[in-house]
Amino acid sequence: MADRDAEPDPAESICPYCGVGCGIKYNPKSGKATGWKGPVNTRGEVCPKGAAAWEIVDHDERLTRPLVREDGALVETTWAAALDRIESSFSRIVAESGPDALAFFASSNCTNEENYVIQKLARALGTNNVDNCARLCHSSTVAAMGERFGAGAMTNSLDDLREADAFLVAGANPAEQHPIIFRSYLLPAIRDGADLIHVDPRATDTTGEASLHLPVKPGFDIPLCNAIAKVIVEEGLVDTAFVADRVDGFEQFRESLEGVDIGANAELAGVDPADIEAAARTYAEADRAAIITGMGMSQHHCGTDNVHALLNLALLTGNVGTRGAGVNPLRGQNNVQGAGDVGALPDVLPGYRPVTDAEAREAAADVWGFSPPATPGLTEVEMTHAFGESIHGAFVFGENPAVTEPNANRVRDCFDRLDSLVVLDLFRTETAEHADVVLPGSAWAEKAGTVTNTDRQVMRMRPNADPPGEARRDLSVLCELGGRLTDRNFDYEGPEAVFDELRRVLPQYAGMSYANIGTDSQRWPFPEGAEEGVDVLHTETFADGSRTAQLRAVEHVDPVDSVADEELVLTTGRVLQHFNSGALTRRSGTLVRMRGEDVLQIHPEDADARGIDDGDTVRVGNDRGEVAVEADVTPAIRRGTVFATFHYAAPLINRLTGDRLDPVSKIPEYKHSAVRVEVTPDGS
Ligand SMILES: Nc1nc2c(c(=O)[nH]1)N[C@H]1C(S)=C(S)[C@@H](COP(=O)(O)OP(=O)(O)OC[C@H]3O[C@@H](n4cnc5c(=O)[nH]c(N)nc54)[C@H](O)[C@@H]3O)O[C@H]1N2
Ligand SMILES: Nc1nc2c(c(=O)[nH]1)N[C@H]1C(S)=C(S)[C@@H](COP(=O)(O)OP(=O)(O)OC[C@H]3O[C@@H](n4cnc5c(=O)[nH]c(N)nc54)[C@H](O)[C@@H]3O)O[C@H]1N2
Ligand code: SF4
Ligand SMILES: [Mo]
Repeated sequence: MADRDAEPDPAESICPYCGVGCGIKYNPKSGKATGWKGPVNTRGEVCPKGAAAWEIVDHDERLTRPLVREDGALVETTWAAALDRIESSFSRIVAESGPDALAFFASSNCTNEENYVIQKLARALGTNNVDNCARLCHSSTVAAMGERFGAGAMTNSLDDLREADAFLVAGANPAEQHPIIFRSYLLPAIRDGADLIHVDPRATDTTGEASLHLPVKPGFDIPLCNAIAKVIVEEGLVDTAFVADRVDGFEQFRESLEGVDIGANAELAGVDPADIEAAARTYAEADRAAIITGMGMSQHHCGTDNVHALLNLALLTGNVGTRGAGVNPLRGQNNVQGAGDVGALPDVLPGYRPVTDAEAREAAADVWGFSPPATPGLTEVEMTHAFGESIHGAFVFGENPAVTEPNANRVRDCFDRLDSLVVLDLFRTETAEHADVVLPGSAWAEKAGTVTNTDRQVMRMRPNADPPGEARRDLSVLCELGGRLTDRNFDYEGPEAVFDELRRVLPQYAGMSYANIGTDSQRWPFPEGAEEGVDVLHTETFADGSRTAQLRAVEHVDPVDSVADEELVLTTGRVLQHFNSGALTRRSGTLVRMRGEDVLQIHPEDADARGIDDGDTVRVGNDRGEVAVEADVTPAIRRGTVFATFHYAAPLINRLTGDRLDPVSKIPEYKHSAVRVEVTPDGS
């Protein structure tokens, strides 16, 4: 296959971190990266992570040769020996236990072409056990929005969000997690007078720009949303024309609100009823109001219901289907949107067509030459839990589940039960420590292909460096494995050839062209023959073709962990400088480990009651595990709640999180765990 694009350097590429999708380029001469004027960062602006992305390219801890386990230790070997070992162990597992004894973890940090090939490889082997960590972020949002609106993606483009008069930001912290969106799209609107209502148990940088902060108790967003809905209905703030035209089930929904007591719900949610009323008025009275929703809503055992409760607000007030008004999940990694679009999910084929749909399987078979299996596979956390039981071999591509999956002590035991674990990564991660084969892959500056950002823009990455040592491009590794493990054709000339094939099975991308994307972007849906993609969704009909969407009564469900008197509620999340498992950002010299990152935020009264001083080392524990972490005593967090990031392998915060899954989307409960917090005997 073609080894690299013939582009002059420095070649325009896309940031390997978050779903904003800023243009950055790597200059091999200086070894540095800079922003270019991309489709999203139109002035070339980047955040600290984008600016530091060069450090991981030429990092001295990069994997440069394949490793295999011999007598308990990982030792260097040749590609031929490593690939032989995978071929023999995976073939043996399939022969003995069938293809569903294998699990494939795809990568939302990697390209559409790479994810398309890995899902095709799993399906060619005969299993739908392929998932990516979209499962862990917005699977609940996608489930709720898919059911109600017919599509799980952002309803707006970033550009038209600038026209909003009000933002309802629920369980998200875009100032730190989507900094360029915040700075370049939300802030200008706020400076022009748009209100920002922030629903978050903590005050963050986002709250700094808010006109109203509702410090909700983790796990109690449904009572809060229902109370807002009640105010909207009681005060006559419903958009009756929109409801008559585009909404079903209003009467039933109104009746369901009769049982809602605003005062009681406010108390349950831990917020002031006057603030609920103010939030309802600001949101409903704005000409154009946009919801921004994140992990605080999605990552609960009731994550799908949380989002349903939020969607009711948009439907009641007519805030969907126009510029500046809609519902916008800000997506996680640079290609988490695309990894799902191209079918790296266990229940759907490319284009979100269910594996259970015979017509969809036939359409795929026409292009692939084989029919994908008809039974949905397992999701990410379900696959891990099945290790040693129904699953004996796993392939982990560009993910670090040993750090990022919930209930990490259990995850460690699960990994130890596998017969064969293959990891394709840039670094020897915590997950790689469980592997029997570790393959050295390619970083952002070394690969070509497309990625799809949070507002559905498909953009191109371009290589401007060669992988270090014997490391290989991820796409060529996946294609080689496809050829070895199956009797299907995985012989592509390069990413463009893969893109051309995926357009044939992915209706939303059908009209795009790899060449025409150029240094611009093409947005899905982009039907065959269209001149351009669609920016605002659901304008005339919802994406499922229906003119109307349904209002739905949602009941509060109690958190899984009950919280004893002396216990606190741990919620988890992110900080600006670090990214997910920290595999990349912990290795960066400029995104240095700073106080304020691997700390436990605790309210002064909760700290006092436990004799904890700022800076003390505290033990945080529950039945699942224990970690030691430094206390950051701050009123930014609500009383009764503590917060920590999960960016470190030590302290490994996911030892404390529970693994109960949302019944619909199978997203884990990362945002509510009961914990005991005690100062260590010497406080250090
Ligand atoms: N700097 C940085 N940026 C990132 C990432 C990163 O690791 N670092 N990761 C990327 C990825 S993969 C993702 S998915 C996105 C996630 O982006 P966000 O959704 O913004 O991520 P989180 O910080 O996990 O959660 C957001 C907020 O939810 C709040 N919260 C906690 N519990 C609750 C609750 O019960 N209700 C409500 N309403 N709020 C609650 C937290 O206090 C937190 O401020 O960020 C992406 N961008
Ligand atoms: N407690 C708690 N836990 C959480 C969350 C939370 O809010 N709280 N959030 C969850 C969410 S939303 C997510 S998305 C997950 C993220 O979970 P993961 O996806 O497991 O985390 P990452 O650190 O993004 O892992 C990416 C891995 O891919 C590697 N990599 C990066 N780029 C490339 C590449 O181009 N090629 C190859 N071969 N490898 C590459 C990196 O070295 C790293 O090991 O964490 C989840 N875990
Ligand atoms: S906002 Fe996201 S995409 Fe843009 S530079 Fe920062 S991490 Fe990269
Ligand atoms: Mo995520």
